[in-house]
Amino acid sequence: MAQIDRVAAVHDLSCLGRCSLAVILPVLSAMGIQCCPLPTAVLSSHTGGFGSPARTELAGQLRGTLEHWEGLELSFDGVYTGYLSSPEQAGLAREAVEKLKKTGGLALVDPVLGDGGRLYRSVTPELVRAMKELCRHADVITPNLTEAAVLLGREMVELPGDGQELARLLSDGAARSVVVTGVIPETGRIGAAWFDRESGQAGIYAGKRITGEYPGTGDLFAAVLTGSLVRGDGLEAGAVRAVDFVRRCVECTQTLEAPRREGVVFEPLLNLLFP
Ligand code: PXL
Repeated sequence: MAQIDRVAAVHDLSCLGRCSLAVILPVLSAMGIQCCPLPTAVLSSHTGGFGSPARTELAGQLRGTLEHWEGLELSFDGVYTGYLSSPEQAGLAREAVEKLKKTGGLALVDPVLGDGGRLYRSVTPELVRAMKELCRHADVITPNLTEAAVLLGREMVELPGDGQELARLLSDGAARSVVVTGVIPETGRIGAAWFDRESGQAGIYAGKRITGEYPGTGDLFAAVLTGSLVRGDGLEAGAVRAVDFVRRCVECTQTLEAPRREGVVFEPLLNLLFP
């Protein structure tokens, strides 16, 4: 029997609203990958629409888990990091990459900082700095346009081109691959632009744009991309797959008229990800 690939996922667990680990675990499982979560925090919901969630920070637990797993000499095909609550957690996410990623494995950093032109509530200038540092240890980063602007220290209106030039710029001289999400190459279409450090090529792929913004789509996108890359797909194939899957989920959500703040409905579509 083929070996099961394994990914360590450093994200929060938001218990309502379909984002972070609540999305990443089922997506990676559906793709035939074992996902070992390293929760950074537990929240009763995400922070974008349910008022003030109950919240427990887990930096101590994260540190303890890293020590435990290091002692077990575990290694992972991928380390995937996302929402982090503090610079301390960003440092621990970097340690997770250094200690857990096997040689030749994937470090995918989703620099979760904001969306729609605004930073998330808990994001401070210190966390932005720590996230930039974490990105230096990534093989692939997946910012949306808001995060791309923050990482480059620019206003969103100052971002270049249709996304491909932006992705190349964010690669820091081809030190890492980049997939920029939420790129709108023309009216009525939305997708992703990438720069692949392996090939030196940039590209873009977009599908029909369905109006309406939903929380957690960045997590859904990056989870599908992580799964694809760990299973051996190239960056372009992974990005195309993630764009198409997110679009299908948004269509399904609108058909079911599901509440926006609860994120996109993905459960009936997980079979599309089966290996
Ligand atoms: O999907 C990004 C995300 C992750 N985790 C938490 C969030 C958000 C976005 O709002 O609030 C807790």
